[in-house]
Formats: sequence, structure tokens, C-alpha cells
Amino acid sequence: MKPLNYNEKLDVRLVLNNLAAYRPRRKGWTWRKIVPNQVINGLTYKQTSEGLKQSIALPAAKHFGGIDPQPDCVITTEIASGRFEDDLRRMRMAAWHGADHIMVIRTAGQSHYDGLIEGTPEGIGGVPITRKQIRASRKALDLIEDEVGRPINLHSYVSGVAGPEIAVLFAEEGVNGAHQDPQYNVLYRNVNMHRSFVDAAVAKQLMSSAGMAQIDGAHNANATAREGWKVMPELMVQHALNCAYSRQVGMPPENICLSTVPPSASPVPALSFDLPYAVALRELFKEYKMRAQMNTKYIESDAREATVSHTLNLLISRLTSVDIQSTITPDEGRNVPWHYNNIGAVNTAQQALLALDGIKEMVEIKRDGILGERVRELKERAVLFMEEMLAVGGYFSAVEAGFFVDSGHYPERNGDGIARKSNGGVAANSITRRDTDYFAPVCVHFGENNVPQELSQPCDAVCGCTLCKPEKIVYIDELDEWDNVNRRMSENSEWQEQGLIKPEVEWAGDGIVNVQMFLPTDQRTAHFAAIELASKMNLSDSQVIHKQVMQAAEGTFLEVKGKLNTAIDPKYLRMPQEEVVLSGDEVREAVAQQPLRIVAATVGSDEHSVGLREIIDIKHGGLEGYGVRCEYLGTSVPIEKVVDAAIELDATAILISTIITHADIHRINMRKLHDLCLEKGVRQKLILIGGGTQVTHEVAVECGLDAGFGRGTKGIHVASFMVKNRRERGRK
Ligand code: Z97
Repeated sequence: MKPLNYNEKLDVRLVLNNLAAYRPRRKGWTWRKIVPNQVINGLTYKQTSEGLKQSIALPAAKHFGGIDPQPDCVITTEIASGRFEDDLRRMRMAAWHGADHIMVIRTAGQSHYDGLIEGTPEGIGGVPITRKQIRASRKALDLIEDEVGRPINLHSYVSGVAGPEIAVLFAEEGVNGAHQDPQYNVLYRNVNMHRSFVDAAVAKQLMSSAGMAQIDGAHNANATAREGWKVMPELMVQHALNCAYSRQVGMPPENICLSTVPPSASPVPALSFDLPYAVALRELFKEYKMRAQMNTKYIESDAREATVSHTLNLLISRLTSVDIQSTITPDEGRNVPWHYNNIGAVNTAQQALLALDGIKEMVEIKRDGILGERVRELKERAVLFMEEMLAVGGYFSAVEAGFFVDSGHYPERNGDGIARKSNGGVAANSITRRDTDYFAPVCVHFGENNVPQELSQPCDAVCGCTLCKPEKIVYIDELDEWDNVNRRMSENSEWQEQGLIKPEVEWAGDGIVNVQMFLPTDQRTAHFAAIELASKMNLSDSQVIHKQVMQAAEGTFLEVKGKLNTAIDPKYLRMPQEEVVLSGDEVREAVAQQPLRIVAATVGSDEHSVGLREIIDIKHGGLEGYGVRCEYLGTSVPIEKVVDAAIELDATAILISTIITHADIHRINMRKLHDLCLEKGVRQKLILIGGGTQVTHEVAVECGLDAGFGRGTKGIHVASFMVKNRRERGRK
């Protein structure tokens, strides 16, 4: 496929084309290339990696030369749209914002499937993981990684009774990382425990053979337990079990990642739990990688609250260590993870990690006192847990006795743990002892294999296995005529081909918009009033997805999502012409040839001068810097005085500014300026410009002025306009 062009959409149809022939171009996990003491635009960073070829920097970067430093750790985004064709576009957007670990969430409960599925069915809360879906995702990611200039890791999940088959599929297709933890099967999916561990051995070996990174499932105990922060000792035990088992199977330690989660969240004094926990964990599991999952247990519908929790979690990552920083969309609590929130979370991670760059060189973790005590206590509790586990007969007996996901702070027990029967669960009694002459003609195999001596490798017996000879992989495109990507895309094709624009958050063309409103009434009334208002805005299927009481009687803030069943044709869109800004040199030259003088003031009864002064001041790159002679008359200046001064000084232009505005005072001032200039017979001669936070070019022109400038304006914009406007007047 030809390389992506930054201003063209990813063509999903081209990605789907000839997928049968696609082969992954590499296997295994890729870490970022760390650059110690990297200097970017004169700033030294301690914890960053190689930069991107193309990216979108954090909003504040524009004040710092547009820099986009990339932190040292891999940054994850979890994608869960339910339609994989939409996932591909999310991946691209996330990669442009610095994500290099794409976790495609599986459709709800895929681990209950006993085999592989094919095609591209739609999922709920994630996509059904199939060969076609993975292939297309990996192929799209190849294009995307070339575009941004950094390898991107694709990730999914190895669980359920079909775990080993999924691991084979992932090894074949070049999936770079996966969750794999037999405890997940046992505790959350009630798969028989013996079967889960046997399967895990096979899966882990396959994952190792393909160099995949493994993430465990310990964080699920935090998310599931009634009082999540009390399970800290158990989290360590779960990590220990999966690490030890993975090592026994032969997985290299550098591929083993702990899914660590700061277990608490404010309003509890979160750091007093989370920091000792993070320190203890990193001490106990030094050889392994830390994948810092953020706390999801306490995410509600408030994106602001979730973002603060995430930021505090990022502080823990920087105060201790992190190899993979996970990001969850801050709207996870609403179960509608929208693409722009994926980007929001990736931005949160980058912003916080960069701000905290090098913090450990300035701040030391104090080991004497409370932190040291808690670290020791946590380790002791975890070790005691393990000892008790051994005393009752080992892991399987401990699960039977309900040791795990109990919300007591060990050794306290609340009796609410998840208990599973050793001989029960899905696929119980499905393990068969191998015959003594057992032979499997595959190259990646767990346990004894009686390979006949005459074969140089086991798969020679079948002329090659799919890992050695990928051409033997059977690629099935679609099995379901109705539930597939082609049908879904054809539903959207008409408006897409016409180039129509529809709002979307979940899927292309879903028409969903999110409306924020404050209603001055109690919560319950506000809820129903908001839905009614949404219907008056022509929104259908409206739902209140967030509400917060400002004060019981005074009012409620709400977010409502709804469907807007309309599309915009850009052909008929009236857009003002884009102003082409002259270069600084062009402006300087024009002003040198023909002097330009302005009179400027903050008018009416407005005492705010900062905005206007920045436009004028040489220090802020203002008009003075281009040779413009500026007469600044001050604040709260009457319009009459400004016009008189302009006449007296024979100025070319008048600049007025209104920062604080209510009751449309900015419009009133601008109109007055225009009218007065007309009255005094100087309107033709003077360039009239209005500025301020509420001013736009259109509003200013409507009020009779020549131009209006709002937020974000720099001196060059105004200078360029004046030079061009003067030229045009000269031409007339
Ligand atoms: C995460 N935020 O990053 P299924 N195996 C393990 C898991 O943890 C999971 C599955 C399998 C979370 C999001 C939640 N974890 C994902 C160790 C899911 C998924 O959904 O049962 O098919 O398997 O980990």
C-alpha cells in the first residue's frame, strides 16, 4: 500500500484489500529508544526517547517552539469501539499523539468462546478478535508507524478455553503483546483451574517464541474487590504466581510485565497507600517490567475527576518506575470510550510524564518513617499470604477456600472472595495424560515431545508448521454475510462518497454529539429537563451520561449524549476566506517603505491592558517589532478621545480592545468607533480594528470595522492585516 499522507484519511478498503497475502513484517515487542540527557530546543530532558517524524504536540507546545518530546516509556491506549474499521482510525489518531501500544479490547466475554472466530463481526465494548481483524490492524499499524516514525505494538488477550489457539494465532500474525494470566481464567471466567494452568504453559511458550510482551491480570483483583485498595497484599501474590509460572515455562524476564495499579483514589489519602505499594512491588519484582495500569475501580462519569486520578497515578509512575504507561479513557466510567477521550488520556500521560521528567534527581523517597514501615508491612502481608497458601495445600486449595479477591486487608478476611472448585468450572476433566510416545509435529510445544530422530525439526513430519511456513495458514475472510465490515461500510458509503460530514464519537457516521448544560434546578428535574431540551435540539436517543450537583437548589451540571440525524455538505458551507499572514520580513519592509502609525486603547470602562499591550509591545513580538509607531492611550479611554488622537497624529489605524464584556459592550464600542469616524469624515482614511476575548473577525466586520482579532492573536497577524489592507486601499 502506498504511504499515508497526513492530510488524507486512512482508506480502510485499501487496508482490507488482499489481506490474504499480508504477512507481519516483524514479530515481538519493541521498546522506545531512550536518549539520556536529551536536549530539545535548549531544554534538557532526563527521561525521554527518540522523537517522532510526525506528531501532534501538546497544546502548550506552541509557546515552546512546538516541541513534542516523547517520554521514555511506552504509552498505551485502549481501543474499544466495537467496530474494528473504526478502531483503525482511532489507532492513527492515538499514534499521532504519541501512543505506541495499541490494546484492542476484546468484545465482552470473548474468553467464553471455546474456539477461534473468523471475519469481522461487531462487538460490544470491544471487537471480536479474529485473524482478519488482527491482520488488518497490523497492516494499518505498519502504515501508521511509518507515518509517525516509531514502531507501534499491537496487543490483545490470551484467555479462555481457546487460549492456546489464540496464542498460536497471535504468534502467526505478529501480535506484539498480550495479557496472559491463568488466574484470570480461574477467578473471573470460571475456567477449570488445572486446565487453565496447562493451557497457560502452552500459551506462554508460544508467546515467548514470538517475542511477545506479557501483561498479567493482577489489576483485575483491585477492580473487582469490593474495597479495591485492601487487596494490596493479594495483588503482589498474584504477580508472584504469574511471574514464577511464566519463568518456569521459559519466558524471558524482560518480556514479563506486571500489571500494577495504584489501588486507591482520592478522597482517601491515596498516595499514602499507593506510593508504599508501588515501592514494595518494584523492590520485590526488580527483574520484571512495570506496566502501570491506572486505577479504573474508582472512575465515575466525571472525566475531570478521572483525569486527576490518572495524573496522580502518573506521579507514582515517575516517583518509582514505569516501562509501559497505560491510559484509560477518562470516560471509561460511562462505558462509552470515545476516540477523542482516548487522545485525552494519552495527552494526560505525556503531559504529566514530561512535567515530572527527572523528578527523582530532585526528590528522594524517604525510607525511614511511615513509607518504610508500610513497604515492609505490605511485603510481610504478601509473604504471609503465600505461606498460608502453601499451608492449605497450594494455589488450587487456596482458590477453593476463597483466598482471592477477598476485600479484607490480609490477614484479615471478609469471606467475600471468589471461590472455585478444583474439579469444577468450564472444561473440567478435559486434561488427558499424554501417551509415552506422544509426538506433536509442531515446533513450539510445551512439555515432552518424542520427535523422531530422523527429523531435524518436529514440523518436518508435516512438511512445516504455520509458524515456520506462514503460507500454510488458512485465511478465512468472512463467515457471516450480514455481520461484517463490508456491509457496515456500505451503509456509510453513500454519504462518505459525497464527502458529507457527520458528527461521530463511537462509530463513523453515528451522529452522536455530547452537549454540556447547566440547569438551575435540582438533580432529578434537571435530568428529565435535559432530555427534553435535547429533543428540542433535534437529538434522538438522548441519555444523560454525567451529572453533578452544583448545589441542591441552585442547579446541576449535565452532559447529554444524543444523535443528530443530519449531515453537512462542505460544498455549501459558508466559510470566511482564510487570512494569509505575511512574513515578518515582508511586513518590516513594507513599513520601512511607508511608515505606519497606530493609535491604540482599551476602551469604555475596561481596565484590562495585557492583551492589547502584547499586540503592541516589542518584547512580546508585537507591532513595535515591525517598525510600527504605536501611540498607546491607556485603559478606559472614551472612543471620542481615541478618534481625536488618531486625527491629530495622522494615524493609519486605530486599535481598540475590549477584554471584559457583558451585555455586548464589545459590539457597542466597535459600532461607536465606526460611527464616530464616519461622522468626522475619517472612516475611509483609517483602518479600524477591534480586539478582545469575545471578538471575532466576523463580529467586528458586522459592527462596521475592517477587522477583528480574538484569542491567540499575535502582533504579526495585526501588522500583516494592516499592510495588506493599506495596499488594497491604495489599489482602489
Ligand atoms: C487492562 N484496563 O488494561 P476477556 N486476560 C487478562 C485480562 O486482564 C483481561 C482479559 C484476559 C484493562 C482492560 C481488562 N482485562 C482489560 C489477564 C481483561 C480479557 O475479556 O475475558 O475475553 O479477556 O488490562
